[in-house]
Amino acid sequence: MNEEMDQSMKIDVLTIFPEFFDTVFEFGIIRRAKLAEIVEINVHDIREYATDKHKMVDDRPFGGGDGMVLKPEPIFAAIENLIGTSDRDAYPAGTRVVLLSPQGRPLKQAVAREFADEAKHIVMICGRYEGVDERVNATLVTDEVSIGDYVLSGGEPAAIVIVDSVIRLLPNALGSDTSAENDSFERGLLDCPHYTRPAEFRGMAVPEVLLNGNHAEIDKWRFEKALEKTKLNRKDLLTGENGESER
Ligand code: 6GU
Repeated sequence: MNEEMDQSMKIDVLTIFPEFFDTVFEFGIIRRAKLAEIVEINVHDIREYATDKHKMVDDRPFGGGDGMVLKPEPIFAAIENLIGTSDRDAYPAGTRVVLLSPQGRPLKQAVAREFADEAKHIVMICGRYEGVDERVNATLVTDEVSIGDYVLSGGEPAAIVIVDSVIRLLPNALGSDTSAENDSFERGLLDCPHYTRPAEFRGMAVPEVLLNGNHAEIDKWRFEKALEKTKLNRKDLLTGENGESER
């Protein structure tokens, strides 16, 4: 295939819990995108790159403190195997090495869009809550990303979140009946409410405007409801405070 034409993406996930991912990528849009060869996802056990006889992947932190820190050697070996180099400046164009960590820049729709538009090969390193040796961050990582201001035990759920948010933005990942353009955040507003049959359920009626076939009126109603919901739950999206309006 012509290099220029190939819009497919390769995603490698590095984790100490590979079984975590056994079925998560086997449903819905992600499954369809894999079957259509829009994306290829491979999960790798960091332990398989451990060099010592005990297959150690973590160790105690220098300076003392709680918890264990992921060792650099297996992660460097994995990156060299998957990318061909551990020199960040020598990565092929379109290569992103993403470290999932609470210290990362916040994941926003704009970040997912950037990965979908620019990346050909994404390697996700799932950190543990206690940490990853900083030399991984200093020399291998192109993007340190957090999925929000709360603590997860590890980066695995965050990797799933990023994979999902990026894949749905790849060309042809969504069916022709769906579009990412109307998604929440793509236009800086939350989504409007949706209804389906029956038109009346347990005494609750669907708003009349949705039944009358006047699409100009329906669009206006949907915009007003989206604005209302955004004012209620995410005022920050409208005022631009905390950088949350980024999209
Ligand atoms: Cl990416 N990792 C961990 N361990 N905790 C998080 C996170 C990531 N994003 C938010 N909390």
